[in-house]
Amino acid sequence: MLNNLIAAMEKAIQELREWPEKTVQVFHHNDADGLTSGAILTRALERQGYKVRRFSLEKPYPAVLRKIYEQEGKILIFADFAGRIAPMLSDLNKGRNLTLILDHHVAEASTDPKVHNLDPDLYGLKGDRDISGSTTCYHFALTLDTANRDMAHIAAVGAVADGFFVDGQLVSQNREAAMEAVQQGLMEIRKHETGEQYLLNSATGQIPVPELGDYLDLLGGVGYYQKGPDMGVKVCLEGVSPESNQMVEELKVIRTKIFNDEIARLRSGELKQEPHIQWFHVEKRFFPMGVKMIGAFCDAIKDTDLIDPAKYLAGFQIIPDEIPGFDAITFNEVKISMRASHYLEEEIRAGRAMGLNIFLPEATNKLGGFSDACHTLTAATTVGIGKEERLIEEMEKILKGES
Ligand SMILES: [Mn+2]
Repeated sequence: MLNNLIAAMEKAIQELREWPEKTVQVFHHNDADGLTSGAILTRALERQGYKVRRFSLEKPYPAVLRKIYEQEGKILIFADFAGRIAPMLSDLNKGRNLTLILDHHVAEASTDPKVHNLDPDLYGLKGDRDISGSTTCYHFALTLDTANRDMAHIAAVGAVADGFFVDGQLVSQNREAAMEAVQQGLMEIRKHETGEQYLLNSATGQIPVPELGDYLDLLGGVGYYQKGPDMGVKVCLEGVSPESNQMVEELKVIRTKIFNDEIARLRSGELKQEPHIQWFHVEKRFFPMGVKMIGAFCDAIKDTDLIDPAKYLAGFQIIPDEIPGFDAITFNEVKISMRASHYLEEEIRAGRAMGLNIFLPEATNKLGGFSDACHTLTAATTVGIGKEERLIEEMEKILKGES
């Protein structure tokens, strides 16, 4: 359990200290859990005298990973993702770089001794209950130096934002981090009938932690191509500021405008109707927002009068050939996000309609695409640009029972 994970962290840290390189590259997710993870690692490693180069990624795209692994002799840390693709990182690495994975999603064991998969899922902890990415990074930081205990509140913010509660409250390692922050006077936990409320004590007063989570998600997601993740990490380490507030307000304005323009297009007949699916394509119109926003947009419209509640909703967005901090990368790919209306959700839950996780990955595979985030009610995959209509056709065939 936790002891075994800490022992594995100690072993990885010993190798880290023996490694000649003194710069660490940290790759972390751009949501609130990923930003808090990146913040904790940056401060903990800097305290050890390392120079940290931080990169925020929306996903560990294979094209990006190939680029990262062109390097040799480096120290590479992945946070809040990559647990499941440890075998792929092992194949890319071939013993050339010291790689640490600090994720909490369902994981697979590494096959390269220089790739340390420190995902708690491999040690009997549940990433969707006990321990977030941020709390995993917090334990890594504590293993480096117990002085990093002063970042317990940052771990708790990531855990609350990821939203894994049992009976309305954090449990296991996540809860311990929150309790530590309470002891340090940095957080307050208020009990109420349906669980607990978490508040961060800041210089400007108390902030409900879920609100701060939304704030960070907005910086990382809407602001992805405009240095939002950098500001998010700064907020984790130094608190909110007039500067971060202004950025959040500006990003909200951008999101509202882009969403409203798109809704107007859909109203003017841009929403395409198939027997089981209704779909649209925003091309590059969501830039400079991150590609997570196509899913957020589907969520925003799925229960409005624009949408036929009996049909699945699909939106396409071109993935920009750009990752902040990297040279140009050619993806030539489009992301599809799918959602179900409230009515269709009930049908799926009752077993009268097919879950998105059944037909979207199957159709995506037929076109040689990449699936990594498919659940019954929300799903997203990527396929090559130009294959959008064929993807819809393949899904329609499955839904009609023709394949
Ligand atoms: Mn997470």
